[in-house]
Amino acid sequence: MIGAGFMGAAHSQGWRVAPRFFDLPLQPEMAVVVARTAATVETAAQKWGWAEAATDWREVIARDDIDLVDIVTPGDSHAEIAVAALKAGKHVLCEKPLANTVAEAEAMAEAAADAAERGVRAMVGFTYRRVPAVTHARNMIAAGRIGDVRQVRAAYRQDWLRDEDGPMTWRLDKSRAGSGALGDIGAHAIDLAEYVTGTTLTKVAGTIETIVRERPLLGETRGLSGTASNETGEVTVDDVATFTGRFAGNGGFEPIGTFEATRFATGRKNALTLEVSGSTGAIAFDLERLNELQFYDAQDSSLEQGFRTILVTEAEHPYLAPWWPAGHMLGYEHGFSHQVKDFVEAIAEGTEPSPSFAEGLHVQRVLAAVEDSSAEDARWTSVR
Ligand code: SOE
Repeated sequence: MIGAGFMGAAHSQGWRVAPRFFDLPLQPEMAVVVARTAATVETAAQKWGWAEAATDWREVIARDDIDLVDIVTPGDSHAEIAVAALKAGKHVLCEKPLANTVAEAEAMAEAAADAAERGVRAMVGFTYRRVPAVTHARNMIAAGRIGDVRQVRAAYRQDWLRDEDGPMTWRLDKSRAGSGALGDIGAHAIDLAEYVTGTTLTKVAGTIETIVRERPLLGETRGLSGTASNETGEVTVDDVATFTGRFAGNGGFEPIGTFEATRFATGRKNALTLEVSGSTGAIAFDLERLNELQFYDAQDSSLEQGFRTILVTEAEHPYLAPWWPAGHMLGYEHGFSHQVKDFVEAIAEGTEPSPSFAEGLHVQRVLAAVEDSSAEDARWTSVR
């Protein structure tokens, strides 16, 4: 695994726990964690259960005993590491968004397509697909439980930048993160909306905005933020992004979707929400209540109509069987185990994992189209 920040902790949990609950066809061995600073990476290895710590990813990728590379670094190094690893014949799991630019994502998708011909697999970490309630929502829509999809509302709202004295972190630096709320969390909303509805965004019209343009430089990292120093620096990414999109892939009709990604939604901590309105029903999901789905069936008697809560905690629900007895809920971290399970199974079966790098490239194109649209006063812009 390359990277040792917040995502490093989450992915380590996935690698450590998945083989203890799921019967995997291959047994992952947590061989090496890599990060730039020796002291940081030593601590990470000990804490998270990696056998070795290293500071040079190129040396690690060149090793014969490494079969898979998990990339959890900021976006500016995804392309270089992923392409090198795929060329070296290693399977690659890469955090979202796939890259910082469409050109990088194209190079990665091309490297993944070449590697696939040699049986080498690549997957992007849109982990929320693996929240059981999300997978269940997709299955219900695919089974026709809400009829034809007509409208989609997707939002990812956080508030950790609300305080204008909160310091700069790499997530606020375009050269490291590619974009701001748009790519960091809007990418999840895009992937989730398309995955759950089985449709694809073809054009968008959007506006992005940076609310606080200058912040204190970072002292010491703490969680997503940290302590502030006396100097200030320029925020070079968006704080808020909103856009409207058109979806194809839903018979003749092209549903409209509205999207919002923000780190300024005061009071909203990690609220990834999706509501899909169909011709005979509706489904709504909220990550802050991730064991539940709201389901409305317009075919119910008018005397009993209303959204009802489905508790997605039964053994029959996706991914649930190996965990706890019915009704015992899961949390944020379980998605990372489900991601490991699905990726390891695809490798063992020799099948294309999803979300593939091609799907990651598509999301990257949507992000770029939103930025282009915003630069032209929210003009409708094709995704290409
Ligand atoms: C910060 O906004 C963040 O950690 C994202 O980077 C993750 O992708 C998301 O899962 C939670 O929020």
